[in-house]
Amino acid sequence: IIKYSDIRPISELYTSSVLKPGKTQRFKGDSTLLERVSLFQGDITKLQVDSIVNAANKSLLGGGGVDGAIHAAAGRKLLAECRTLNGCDTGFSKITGAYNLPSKRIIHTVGPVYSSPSVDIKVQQLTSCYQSSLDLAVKNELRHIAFPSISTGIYGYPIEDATHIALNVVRKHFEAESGTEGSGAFKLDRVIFVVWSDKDKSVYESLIPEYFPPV
Ligand code: AR6
Repeated sequence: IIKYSDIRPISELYTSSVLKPGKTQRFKGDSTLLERVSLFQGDITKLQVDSIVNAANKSLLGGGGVDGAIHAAAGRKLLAECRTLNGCDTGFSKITGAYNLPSKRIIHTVGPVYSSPSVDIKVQQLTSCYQSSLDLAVKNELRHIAFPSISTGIYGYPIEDATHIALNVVRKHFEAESGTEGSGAFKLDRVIFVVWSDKDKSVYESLIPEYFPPV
């Protein structure tokens, strides 16, 4: 089990020079955001955080990849709850309990299959996966949300394109939130990007500075 306190924010990756200022800077530097984003390499099922996201399919009844790992670790009661949900459309998300996992809740989202319709629709659907998952975390007052790299495994979405979408949606979520300052609205403490392979980790390390530049 990996405790929340052991998942370090990206501010520390700048301090240790793992992250370096990018050539392109798409947003302005904001020191508070560097404490609210993490990059973690490893098994998402081990994280003791308020919510983890599952890269599911429309049936919500399990499968391979991270979905298989989550169902295997959470146990049969997760499948039983999922059976009551009547599936989920591509680009949408639904929330369940986490059963035998150390996290509190699971947010199941259905990413696009890359070989499907037009580029525009795929971008819109993957964007919506991240957005709808963030919305569910806020609505349920979950302080942390850990995302795997949705659609980039079995569903074949190129990792660079998908990572730009993931980082852009999360940065825009934080931008929109700062417009509601003082309203008492619930705010997430941390968004954790979880990568499995070294290649995916290096893609995140090279693109994070474009969206969350150092101050
Ligand atoms: N922890 C973190 N990341 C993981 C783990 C894990 N335990 N296992 C795999 N990954 P994929 P998709 C990474 O294929 O492309 C299922 O059958 C993996 O290396 O899990 O959205 C569903 O039921 C990759 O980077 O999801 C659907 O049918 C990322 O998670 C379909 O696959 C996502 O890969 C969904 O395909």
